[in-house]
Amino acid sequence: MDKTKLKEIYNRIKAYDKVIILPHGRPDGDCIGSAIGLKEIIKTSFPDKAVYVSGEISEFTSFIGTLDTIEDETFKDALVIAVDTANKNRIADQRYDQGSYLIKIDHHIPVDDYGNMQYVDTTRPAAALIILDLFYMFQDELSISEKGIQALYTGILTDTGRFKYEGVDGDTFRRVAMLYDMGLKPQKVYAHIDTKSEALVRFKGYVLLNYQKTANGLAYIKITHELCDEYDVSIDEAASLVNELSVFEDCPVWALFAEYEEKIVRGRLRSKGPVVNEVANQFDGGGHPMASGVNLGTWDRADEIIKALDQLAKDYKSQLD
Ligand SMILES: [Mn+2]
Repeated sequence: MDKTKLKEIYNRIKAYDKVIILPHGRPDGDCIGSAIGLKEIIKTSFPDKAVYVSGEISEFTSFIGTLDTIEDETFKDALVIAVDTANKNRIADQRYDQGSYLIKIDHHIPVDDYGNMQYVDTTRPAAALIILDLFYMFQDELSISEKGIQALYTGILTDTGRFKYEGVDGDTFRRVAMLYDMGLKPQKVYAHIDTKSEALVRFKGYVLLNYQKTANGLAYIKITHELCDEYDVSIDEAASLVNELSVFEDCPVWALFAEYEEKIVRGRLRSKGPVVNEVANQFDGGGHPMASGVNLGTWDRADEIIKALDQLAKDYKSQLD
């Protein structure tokens, strides 16, 4: 936690009448959760300020809060804050540079050093925790609504795999304790993230019957467009099932490959030991040591990364022996 920089962010927010918060494209619980959470903190604490969240909507994140549609001129004289986004191309609203000052708040390993100011804390397992660090530091001056509390909790919960992933520490729970003290209703969040459509449940059945395992300990599944059509699930819903493959004792690495629009193949890589983001970097991707994403383009390229991940699992196992 960098107190000097958090104070600078706080002062910037105080100084501007208008704040625009930008999550990344293909939104997840953390980018929308931190954006809505920050919006609710600013709105509740400074009712005279105009605050917007602009980005992409998705079915999964819609329960967290709605986004705002803003005109180009709204960016004039605005403070713009991009959350949870390592590279500027990934910011969903590409007008990020149209404001008067741009702050990047993120917890990923930096890809681009964009913005007039960057607050990057890779020790935090969710961007929502950085928003809570800011709230914690200025708690005497700030307030937050119930919606904001639920949003930040959703961000933390989804990005930590419910407190299971690396990076979760005492501070994670201290910040979450603060949310409970302020009236968090966790059941309301679980009611949304624990349910799946029947179509997706059936598709989960497909995944569990059709995954593959390599000799050295990679479990993976390939998902085509046609398959999603057949099961009536979206690609994003299908890709959300990656952690169904986390359960094998002999597979420290698992991956899900899916064909997005225009047959572009992307992969989600997960691990419980071997560092996967170094492999991800070689395949036009990146992320965290135990959870990364890659842009592969073609199925041939997917076969290449399957080989690389199999080798990674092999090297890891030989280190353990
Ligand atoms: Mn995140």
